[in-house]
Amino acid sequence: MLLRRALAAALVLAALAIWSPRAAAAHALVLESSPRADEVLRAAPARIFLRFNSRIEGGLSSITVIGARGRPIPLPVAGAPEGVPNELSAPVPTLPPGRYLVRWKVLSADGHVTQGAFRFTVAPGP
Ligand SMILES: [Cu+2]
Repeated sequence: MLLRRALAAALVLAALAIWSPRAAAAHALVLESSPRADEVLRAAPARIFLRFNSRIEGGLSSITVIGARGRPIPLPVAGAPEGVPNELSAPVPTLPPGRYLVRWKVLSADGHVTQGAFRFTVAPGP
């Protein structure tokens, strides 16, 4: 009986090992962003743009900008104007110079939620 349970557990683990890489490959990841990660900008960005490796549900996704001292600013997320299903963009209110963290969270077409973050800096004016 114990042996059968151990065998069943081993089969489940083997099945997970086979399936996990495929599931992971389908998760939404950022391929390109504007601003780029760790970019230093001379002027505040008018919008945040993200391009993913898979189709995402724009209506169930979010982008938040967090300043060094400020509270998080949730942005009104919209799909790309052309309706490209793997892109998101959001207008950004005018940001004063400083370092910012962009947090994104998206629902991908495979039903998984993924999230990530990157920083950019708005340099002080001349
Ligand atoms: Cu996934």
